[in-house]
Amino acid sequence: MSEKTYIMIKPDAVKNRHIGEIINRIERSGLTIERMVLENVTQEQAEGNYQEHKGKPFYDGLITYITSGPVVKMVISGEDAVKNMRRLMGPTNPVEAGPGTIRGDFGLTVDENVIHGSDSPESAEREIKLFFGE
Ligand code: FUP
Repeated sequence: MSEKTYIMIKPDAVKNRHIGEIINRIERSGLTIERMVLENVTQEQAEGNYQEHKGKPFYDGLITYITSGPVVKMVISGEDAVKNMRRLMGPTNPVEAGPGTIRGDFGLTVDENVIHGSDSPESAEREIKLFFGE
């Protein structure tokens, strides 16, 4: 079933000039870029997106990192877009992400793991509202 997901190329990948290669992989898979913008994450968006991690030891670093420089915010659509994007991204920790996955190929550590993708259609709807408005 066609659905939407929220994808964000994180500050480390933007700094390292990997935007083009990552977008290329998304398009090559057959998924569609619906919306895309290069800009910073606001403090409010960072706290909203990561509220489930509040209080964890890595939370403060996570907020500092995600607001540290421009990101690419995207709405991606297509068949099983949530699961297909997570397949292209690989596991959260690049150490566990195989070669050929975005995190496996462009990242080394869990705290700077290249890309974010919604984990369910419900999260996608919430995150698209948070990052793009209505
Ligand atoms: P994901 O859904 O793959 O983005 O993973 P999580 O929601 O579990 O984690 C969100 C972000 O928290 C990750 F992208 C990176 C960060 N994180 C850490 O920095 N350290 C950890 O131990 C776990 C997550």
